[in-house]
Amino acid sequence: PHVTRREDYSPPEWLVPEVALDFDLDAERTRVKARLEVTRRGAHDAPLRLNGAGQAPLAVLVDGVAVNDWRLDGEDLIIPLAGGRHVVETEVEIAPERNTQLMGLYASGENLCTQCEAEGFRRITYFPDRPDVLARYRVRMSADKARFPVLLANGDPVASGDLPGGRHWAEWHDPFPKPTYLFALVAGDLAVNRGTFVTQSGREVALGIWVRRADLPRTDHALDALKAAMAWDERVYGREYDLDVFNIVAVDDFNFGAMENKGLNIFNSRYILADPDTATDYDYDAIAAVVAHEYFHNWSGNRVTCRDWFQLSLKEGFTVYRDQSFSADQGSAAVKRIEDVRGLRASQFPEDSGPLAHPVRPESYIEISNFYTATIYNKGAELIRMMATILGPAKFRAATDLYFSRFDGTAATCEDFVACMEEAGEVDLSRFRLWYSQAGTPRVSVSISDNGGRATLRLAQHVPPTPGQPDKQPMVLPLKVKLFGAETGRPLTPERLVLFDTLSESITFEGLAERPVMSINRGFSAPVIIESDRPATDLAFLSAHDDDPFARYEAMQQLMLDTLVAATVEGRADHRAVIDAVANTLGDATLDRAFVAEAVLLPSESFIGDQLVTVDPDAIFAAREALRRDLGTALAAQWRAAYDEGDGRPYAYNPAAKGLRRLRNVALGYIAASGAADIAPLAFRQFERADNMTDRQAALTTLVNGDWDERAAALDIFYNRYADNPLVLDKWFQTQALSTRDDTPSAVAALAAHPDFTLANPNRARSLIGAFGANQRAFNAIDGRGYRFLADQLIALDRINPQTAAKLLPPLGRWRRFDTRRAGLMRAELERIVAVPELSKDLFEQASKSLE
Ligand code: B3K
Ligand code: ZN
Repeated sequence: PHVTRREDYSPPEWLVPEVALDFDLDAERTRVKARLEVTRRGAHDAPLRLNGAGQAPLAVLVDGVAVNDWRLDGEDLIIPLAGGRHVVETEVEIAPERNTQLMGLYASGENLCTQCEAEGFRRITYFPDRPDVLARYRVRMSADKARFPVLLANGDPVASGDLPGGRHWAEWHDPFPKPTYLFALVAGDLAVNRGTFVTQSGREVALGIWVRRADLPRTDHALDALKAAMAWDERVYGREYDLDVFNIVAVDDFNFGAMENKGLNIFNSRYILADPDTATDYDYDAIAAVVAHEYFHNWSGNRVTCRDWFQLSLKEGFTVYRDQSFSADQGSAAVKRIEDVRGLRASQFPEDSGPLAHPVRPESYIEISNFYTATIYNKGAELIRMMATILGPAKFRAATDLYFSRFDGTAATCEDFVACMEEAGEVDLSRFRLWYSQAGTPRVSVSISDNGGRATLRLAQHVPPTPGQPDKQPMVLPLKVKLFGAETGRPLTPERLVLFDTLSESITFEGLAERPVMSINRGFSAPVIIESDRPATDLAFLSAHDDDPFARYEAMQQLMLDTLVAATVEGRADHRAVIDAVANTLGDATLDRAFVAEAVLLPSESFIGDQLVTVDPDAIFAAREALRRDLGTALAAQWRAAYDEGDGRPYAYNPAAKGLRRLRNVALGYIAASGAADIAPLAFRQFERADNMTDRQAALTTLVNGDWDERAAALDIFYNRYADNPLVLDKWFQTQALSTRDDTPSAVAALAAHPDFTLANPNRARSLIGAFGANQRAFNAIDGRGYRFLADQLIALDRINPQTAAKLLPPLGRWRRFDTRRAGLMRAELERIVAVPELSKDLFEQASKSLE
């Protein structure tokens, strides 16, 4: 298959300043007429190349005259043109209903909608489908009025009317030049929740959230989040919205979270629809974050877009950083940071240490869809965060202002962004740029030696080899450091930002009144792995005394991790230090309940596995369950108190209420782990009485992990109650796929045959297959049936939706981390996948790279 390389970039030979599209919409057969005004860029005699995929030209006109000297090169349409400026018209026919890949124009339920990023537009019409060709769009749609009463596209509506035969039409203009990937249209029978937002300069923007009529009552939270995001971007970045309308449409069939099309965002319905009965606190927070993320793209992505797809993190890393900062401002910043770091460790660190590791700005790809990764998004966000830390708030804002003004209306590069940071921040970031080119998570070993009043902090860094990058240079690591007195707990130094950019370095601290305890990488100021020899007593001390809540959390995690790694390797460990530290945190009434809930959670099974040379999923599970049991038993009274503290309060959605629910449900988990005799009735009572999905799903999870009569009853009740709600049925599948029971592999196989299971809907596929792949012990069952199941599903899904199939492959690529038996079984499944005839390039790229 063809490999696209960053070094091969060359600017477009033809530009398309204006385009008019005419859609004769129909689910079975849609006609698309395109009228492109093209201009030759520079002196060359190359013909016009228009990308296509899956269609055939029904007509080609140049300057109004039908021509036949065009040819096809693969799927591309090549048209010879004599002059510097022409009008090129094409006509094609496409079949939205048969589009199961969900790229281009497709049907979701009764609606027609589009998804063009990254290269879906070529499946709609012939066009230079690359992000550095920016066009102004005029879009006309006509359709059956009864079936598709609502016709939406980018920009502003300009005219509409009726047609004979029960049809109607509408025309939309988008005044902002944009690349193809931001094109969108929607046709359907949709209801709208309308709102308005008045911008800082006093313009009124009409907001609309479009959903099926029955879902209207679940759209207020998304609308509120949108208004909050619009105000936040004005306040924090000085960015104002630029069109008179902003529409969001929710659809059920969507390959990922949502899409930032100019003025017409299209969302996976799971990131729009919420009410207390069907959505958890986690869902509410995710909705606000994704609504904000897509809105923020209007500047970081749309007004300034990407020159080529290697620059993807330019818009995604920056926009994730922006949405993380927004969410941090809505509630507890510390808890948000903990969640983000937990997510980074769960998805990006494994990617960075596995066969699919790639730099934040990759060098090559076979299929760009495979590069919408945690590295591009989440590590990319960490890079922006580090630059913000190095610059400080005022200079960072000056640098983003410079970036937005200098590159407005253009397609830019990561380098352009860093250059603005350097210029406005008055710093030298030449070595910082390695973060964009070098893959792999840096490991930093730290130790501190104390010499009566004088302490030496020793730092050493190592960036492990990754595919194609055997040797690494030392990176620039901004590490926030602070020392505390071991006896009094008082700070011995102010917080200090160390820019550690060599292989090793020593820093001396003088005049210390007592033995120092080191708090390092506070706030997770650098996305690295810290290896320290701090004893359990120091970690316990920091978990109680550090004045940075994130650092307290980290100290507790490290203490737990050390204990769990020792227990996994040696079969047993002393749990005392962890129990005391958890007791201390639980008993600290001054702490935010949401923080306590995060702090007392044990590291995940997969994160424990990441610390080991060879992952032993059964030993990890056993060690973790043993510690959970001991914590549950030793602190039984405190868990009951935490559980009761959150009991019987009517539902409210605010940070304090969320924190109480979170801690209560963490406590429920520990009560279950202790083996308490009343756990099944307790959980069932919570399940039945809950007035919100957070509590109901937590109770269901507890029951599903056990072996009680209440288990089947709860699953049935849940299923029947929510049979009409696909988003909640996804939870029903997911909860079972994540079960800690021994029979989960066979239960999951049975669920794949359930009448409500379908590979055609990405959310449903992910809720079973994706969740199972994340269930470390169940997926890695020693007989290999988890691997076989995943491979079977991926092969079947690849024929329907390659993009979604490829996204679910990575658990199979982790074979190097396992024993030879498991590794052999995983490799055999990868080889089986690669050998499938007519495999998509999406799945081929992921599977073949995973074998290397
Ligand atoms: N930009 C889209 C992601 C598109 C994924 C294409 N495979 C959503 C987002 O990141 O905001
Ligand atoms: Zn994005």
